[in-house]
Amino acid sequence: MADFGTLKQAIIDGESGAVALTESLISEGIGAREILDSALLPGMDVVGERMKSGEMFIPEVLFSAQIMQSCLDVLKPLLGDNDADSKGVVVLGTVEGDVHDIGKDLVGLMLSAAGFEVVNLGTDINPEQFVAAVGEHKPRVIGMSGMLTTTIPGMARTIAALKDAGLRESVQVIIGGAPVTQQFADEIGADAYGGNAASAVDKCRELVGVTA
Ligand code: B1M
Repeated sequence: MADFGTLKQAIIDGESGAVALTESLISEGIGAREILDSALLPGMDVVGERMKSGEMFIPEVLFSAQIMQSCLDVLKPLLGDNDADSKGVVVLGTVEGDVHDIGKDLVGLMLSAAGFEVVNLGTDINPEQFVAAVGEHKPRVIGMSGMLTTTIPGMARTIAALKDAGLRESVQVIIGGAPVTQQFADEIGADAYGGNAASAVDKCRELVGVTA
């Protein structure tokens, strides 16, 4: 039987052995999505709870986050449906003042696996940078990620900047991240909200009018 508990604990403890455990589960024939949902994401949830309660401090959280990224790198080629036909460009970034990138990168890699061409701008992206990227890459969708209640107002500022630049009608906007809700998306005039990476892919497909 697959040992998800040991991998989950390795994520919580920030142990580099998590990468070998991930590879070992793959060699046992366990699917990438199952490894993600049953071990990696639950591990990061515990890290978040402990960070909140003061049981874990930033350096420890960073260890866990880095190990999580390394495990995601292993899973990357195996996630999604690897559809070869491009469904168009998605420009993706974490909003200004925010350095959280694990969720954004997971959304990005699942969009890539689903056939979108992803331009990942990185973190701490201000409205002007998003607008410049829309001008440069002509995406069908712009995706903004935000993990802090203090930084997600940057999503509204970016939408306003797109309007000011005359680009709002040329691109669909999807937003996501832990503090983001459908209600917030409606309030700021985003076209879609993704609650997790899988739902972000579904929403992007809807936004560009493809069903699979
Ligand atoms: Co930060 N952090 N952090 N942190 N951190 C949170 C977000 C927090 C909830 C922890 C807590 O208190 N419980 C809290 C935010 C509270 C709030 O504002 N509501 C918090 C805080 C306060 C902070 C600092 C301010 C701490 C400090 O310095 N005092 C600081 C801020 C730094 C900054 O950005 N300016 C900070 C720093 C950090 C680290 C650098 C240590 C590290 C980030 C490392 C990195 O990303 N490279 C970190 C981490 C790791 C976390 C937690 C523990 C984990 C986040 C994560 O990666 N989750 C987090 C607690 C938590 O969320 N449980 C926390 C796993 C990831 C797969 O999930 O990112 O939610 P998530 O992404 C999901 C969905 O949200 C969605 O799909 C993803 C996959 O399913 N999604 C989208 C995300 N983006 C999307 C975009 C879409 C659609 C869906 O469309 C475009």
